[in-house]
Amino acid sequence: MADVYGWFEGIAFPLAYFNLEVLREARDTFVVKDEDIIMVTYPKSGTHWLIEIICLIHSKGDPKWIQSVPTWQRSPWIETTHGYELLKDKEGPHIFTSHLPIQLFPKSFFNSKAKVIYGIRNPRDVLVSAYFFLRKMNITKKPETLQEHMEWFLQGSVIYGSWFEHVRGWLSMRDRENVLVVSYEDLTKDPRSTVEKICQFLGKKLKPEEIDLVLKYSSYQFMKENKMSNFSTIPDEYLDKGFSFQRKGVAGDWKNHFTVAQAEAFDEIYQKKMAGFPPKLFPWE
Ligand code: PPS
Repeated sequence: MADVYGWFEGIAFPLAYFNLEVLREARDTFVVKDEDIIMVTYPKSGTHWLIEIICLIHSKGDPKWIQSVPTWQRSPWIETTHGYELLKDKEGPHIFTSHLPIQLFPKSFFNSKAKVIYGIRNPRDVLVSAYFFLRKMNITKKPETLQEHMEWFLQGSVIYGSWFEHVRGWLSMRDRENVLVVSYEDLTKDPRSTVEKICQFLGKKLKPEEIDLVLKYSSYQFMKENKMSNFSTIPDEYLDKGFSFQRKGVAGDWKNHFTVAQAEAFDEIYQKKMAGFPPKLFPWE
């Protein structure tokens, strides 16, 4: 299994989608423009949902774009070999995506006015979502059990590294004018206000009926049926039968999967690793 991964700065990246030269080039030489819009998340935090919302805000609710171009082309992942190829010579402004921890992100961003939307989600739900995803994807070592995946997750021995370090790194940017933190939980609870908040951050004025369309076409059901947004465009060799990208789409599904002992063990580590954050920062607490 060792040859499935390449290691970059201590973090594992599956070689099916990444190469170390690209990771280095994306970090060191890619030029982020002031007008760029970037979705940054730890994997399984609602990335595709955010991309759909941003694309629909861009088109004022018109679904033509999201129904004709796959997610990974509309907003490529800068760190993947294919995504970087799409972005590197494109004039811009760019809309792009990244799961990179802050220390591996394109350095030029930090002196730019580009806007980052950082999406967060309850790490318990991230863990469960990733477990079911990795069980059906053929690009990484597959966890045998949820317990095994939980151990890897809590140690940070997973692709893109530790959730705790990712969130701590990116949240250190949360007071910047060009960074907006959006949670999966807020999107689930009050999608309209969250979409309005994103519009305001992006300086986009949409009419109420255009917001209605954004909400309609980015809904769970619509995305599940949209071939451009539901992983239908990913080659079969990477996916096992029965794969469904939009698996459940709810907040709190971890309660259906963690045992009491697992929940307690997770909490203990969570409390230690999250010490120092102000109260009420995370909607799941
Ligand atoms: S990835 O592969 O890391 O980019 O995955 P990511 O898109 O970050 O997260 C996948 C989870 O997001 C859920 N999802 C949605 N939830 C609600 N509404 C909409 N429209 C939506 N689209 C995707 C998806 O179902 C995954 O969560 P789980 O808990 O596995 O269902």
